[in-house]
Amino acid sequence: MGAQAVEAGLDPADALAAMTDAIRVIGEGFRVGDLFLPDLVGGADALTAATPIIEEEIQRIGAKTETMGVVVIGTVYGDIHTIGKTMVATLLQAEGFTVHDIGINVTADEFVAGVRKHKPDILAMSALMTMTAPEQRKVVESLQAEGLRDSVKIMVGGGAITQEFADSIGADGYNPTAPGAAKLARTLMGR
Ligand code: B12
Repeated sequence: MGAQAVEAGLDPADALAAMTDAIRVIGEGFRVGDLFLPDLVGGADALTAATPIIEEEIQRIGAKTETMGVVVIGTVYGDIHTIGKTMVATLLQAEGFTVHDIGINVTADEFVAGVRKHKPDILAMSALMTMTAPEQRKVVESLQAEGLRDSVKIMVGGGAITQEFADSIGADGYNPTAPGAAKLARTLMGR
């Protein structure tokens, strides 16, 4: 899918947006019973495989030399959804950020360790489920407890997150889309 999009000369940002729409349609089909688990898992696998190819294309055509800043990104503990987080990481890289993707199912302690290790300008967290959204609050509190909260800007997103929730946990920013996340990161850097 990714290679075909590149060969067809599609704008990679449009390709990512189309992939987002596609998995949401598949998810809705699964929810109402028109599609089945293999459809959902197959769709998710196709997107996970396509993303690095599109990422490469974004870097090929956009290659920015200036470093905008450092970002640590991950999906919170208890949550294995990876697609949106990876898209955000991809577009942040395209925007010129150095991105350390610390993966999925990341505990608060692991986020704190990631901040200590990479000393990012921005910590970005994704959560797709109402049950895992509170983990973002836990990470903010852990950073506070470790005296690291003021060393980093925090941005949050993922299907389960709203602006209201982001405000309630004291995050510095929220955006519902991956291109919006990249713009938000620039703004947080004062650019
Ligand atoms: C694909 C999918 C899966 C795949 C995941 C594959 C993978 N490798 O990621 C599989 C099948 C494994 C899966 C499993 C489960 N899933 Co699921 N899944 C989905 C589905 C259909 C799509 C998610 C997705 O990839 N969306 C596309 C991406 C691009 O969107 P996104 O992640 O929201 O990201 C965008 C923005 O939010 C934003 N963004 C994302 N991160 C960040 C971060 C920052 C900082 C910023 C600024 C922005 C930002 O940018 C992205 C691009 O625009 C959704 C339905 C939906 N409508 O979202 C359900 C959904 C998220 N899943 C759900 C559930 C319940 C589960 C399971 C518990 C199911 C089960 N009973 O086993 C398990 C969870 C296991 C776990 N512990 O995590 C529920 C969550 C309900 C809730 N609100 O709590 C949903 C909403 C389905 C539903 N309607 O019930 N799932």
